[in-house]
Amino acid sequence: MNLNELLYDSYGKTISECSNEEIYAVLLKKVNELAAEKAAPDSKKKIYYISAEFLIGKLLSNNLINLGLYEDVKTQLAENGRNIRDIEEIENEPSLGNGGLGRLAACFLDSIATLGINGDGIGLNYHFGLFRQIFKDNAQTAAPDRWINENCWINKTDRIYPVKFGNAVVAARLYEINVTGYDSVTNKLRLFDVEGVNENLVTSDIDFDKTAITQNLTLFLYPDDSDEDGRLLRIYQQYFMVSAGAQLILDECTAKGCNLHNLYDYAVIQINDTHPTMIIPELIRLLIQRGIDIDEAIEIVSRTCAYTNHTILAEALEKWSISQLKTVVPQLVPIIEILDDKIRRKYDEPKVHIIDKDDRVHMAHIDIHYGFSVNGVAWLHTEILKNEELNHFYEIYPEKFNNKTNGITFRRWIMHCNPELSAFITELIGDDWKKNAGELKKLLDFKGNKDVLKKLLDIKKNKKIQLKNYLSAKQGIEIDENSIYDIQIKRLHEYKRQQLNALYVIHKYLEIKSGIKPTTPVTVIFGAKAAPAYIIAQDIIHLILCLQELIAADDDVKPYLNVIMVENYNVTLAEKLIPACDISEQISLTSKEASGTGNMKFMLNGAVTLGTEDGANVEIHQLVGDENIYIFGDDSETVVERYKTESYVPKDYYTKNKAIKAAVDFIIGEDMMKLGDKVRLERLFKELTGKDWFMTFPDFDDYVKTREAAYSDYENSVEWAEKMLVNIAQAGYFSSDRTIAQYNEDIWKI
Ligand code: 26V
Repeated sequence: MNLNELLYDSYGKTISECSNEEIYAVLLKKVNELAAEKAAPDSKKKIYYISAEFLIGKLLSNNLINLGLYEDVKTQLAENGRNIRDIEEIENEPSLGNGGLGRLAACFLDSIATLGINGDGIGLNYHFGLFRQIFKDNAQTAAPDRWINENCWINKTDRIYPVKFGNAVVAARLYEINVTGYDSVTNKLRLFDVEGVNENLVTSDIDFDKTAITQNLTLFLYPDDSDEDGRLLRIYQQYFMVSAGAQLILDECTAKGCNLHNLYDYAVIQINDTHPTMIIPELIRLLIQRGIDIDEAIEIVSRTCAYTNHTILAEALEKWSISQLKTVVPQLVPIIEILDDKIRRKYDEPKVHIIDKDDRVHMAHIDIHYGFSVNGVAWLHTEILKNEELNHFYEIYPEKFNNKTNGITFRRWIMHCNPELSAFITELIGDDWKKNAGELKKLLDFKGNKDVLKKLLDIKKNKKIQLKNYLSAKQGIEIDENSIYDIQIKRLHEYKRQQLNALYVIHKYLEIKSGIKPTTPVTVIFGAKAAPAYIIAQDIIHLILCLQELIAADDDVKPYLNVIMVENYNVTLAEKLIPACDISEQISLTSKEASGTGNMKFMLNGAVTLGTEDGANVEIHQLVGDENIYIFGDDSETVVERYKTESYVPKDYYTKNKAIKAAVDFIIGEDMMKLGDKVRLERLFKELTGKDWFMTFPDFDDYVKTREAAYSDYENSVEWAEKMLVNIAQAGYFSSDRTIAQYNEDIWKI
């Protein structure tokens, strides 16, 4: 690619004369053309990955890497005094996801294309995404995240499908984003948007008329569902996605010669959590409409659809009432009733019925009965599904259950975000690891090599300085590159236990105040968005922001301990934070985190995990061994048992354990009350001492002890670098190329 020529053709100017915006626009156009030339050949069978979220991140550099153009473009820019990182800054990050589920979908699309598998994503084109997080008065506020502009990767198509609701018909227009594989084919992310979407509906912050469904369906991802209009809107959105998606799939299959009776030979639909579950009754409805009898339609759809479960939290397993469904999609209700009736005739156990005694439809139950595969996303998670949460289903269909441990794309999560480390790895073991991640194990040969270990530390230091500069420039946050970077970045949720991390920070603060000072200073970094209607999560953010302010103003503590919360945590920030991290906080209550994928990204970039034996941490632990990970906390049997017997009383710990009492009391102490909001802090105090549903107190002592052990080990830099090396070397298993190869081998068979 000759960038000067391209720019000259468009603007009559050279690289050095063009603005970053102009360079970005020209690259976008050219990369899109080159990507399209590599469109995947249309195989008979195709995988459709349907998901409410695709957290794809910025695409320019990702696509340049995948098309093999990155180095060339970077060099041409550099030769003309320009930096590719400045061009990247022009791109808005697409706001199409929330957390791990959406980022996983994006990694999967990358790997599907990389493995040359014919497969597309299907989702929605949210104009304002989740929301943009803005901190004000030490609290989170939310604004629309307006990411779409004339220079973005979305391509409009002529394809439009009607979607019929109980009270309206709307038109779903298809938009597409090219998904480039690494040195491979291009697939597509297909996003539906409602024609006539009205951005002006948004009044203040992220408020809008939730009943104006012909105009609001694709404004926001996960609109607030704390009222009935919000819940109905979620169902409208879901049906909009699956109805348009089902029509698209049937069209593409019939165009390839499918007679619908053999749909499963042409399509496999992977249902990402329960948000797209209605595609099952919708496909059945469409097949009946096209002349197939209901029993056969059910059979065909059941052989086409597969379901992935991403959570065992009861509140996240969707249940819609029959009356809600009657309002939104009355045409699906008789089908769902038939699906339920068939189950009731076979099984008396109410726990496996689709419609419960309160007339609520359990969406996951539809997926399990009427799909051919059910998978969890890490070994422990799948075991818990089989033996606990979904045990009644497992007994009926043992053959449907399977595990697919999550993975991450190495293109984004090391090659792009950490080119320095990538280059060093290539210097040591050659280039093959980029396509065959298992090759990273060869790094183990360098465990005793002091030069290699020193270089690893140098690279880490460099990434820490880069992060420091970035945060200083973008967020006005100052951090010390000579401190330990201890990072927890993920959705804010009580089960992930940011509050436990915050309690440690308070504990440490009090220790420093009493004269016990850490050898190396510590910077504790948080990044998290809290769902706008999730009050306690907002309170936890408030606590962290108050601690940040308190410590920043305390000259006794500041030299040793720094706490910061980055604003508007997203993929772009993750790409800066992860390579700079020393200690990766993965501290969910054991049994609650389905997998985690941040844990894998940190490990790959040479951070050492401090975590519970939960989700994929279990597999990380097995791979790196006791020496190279810091594990604490009660095991999953203990936790499950404690819930079953309802034997946990937080007050017992609060009254008996001095350190816990001191840390928790601090939340409502004088210092915090001066800075913070009394209502929020008191509510959080009450929640912890009265309920502590995610059991932070029982793990507190072990957490403090283990975290201190990690900090103390950090002092021996050679031994620490060995741990880093082992983590990088063993991260190959977590390539999403491996995960996707397994999905294809066991489920999709394309
Ligand atoms: C969460 C929320 C929270 C905010 C409001 C709306 C809303 C809607 C849905 C969900 C479900 C999120 C499910 C999820 O992200 N699960 C994560 O999936 C990852 C990929 O498998 C996995 O690594 C994480 O452990 C799991 O939490």
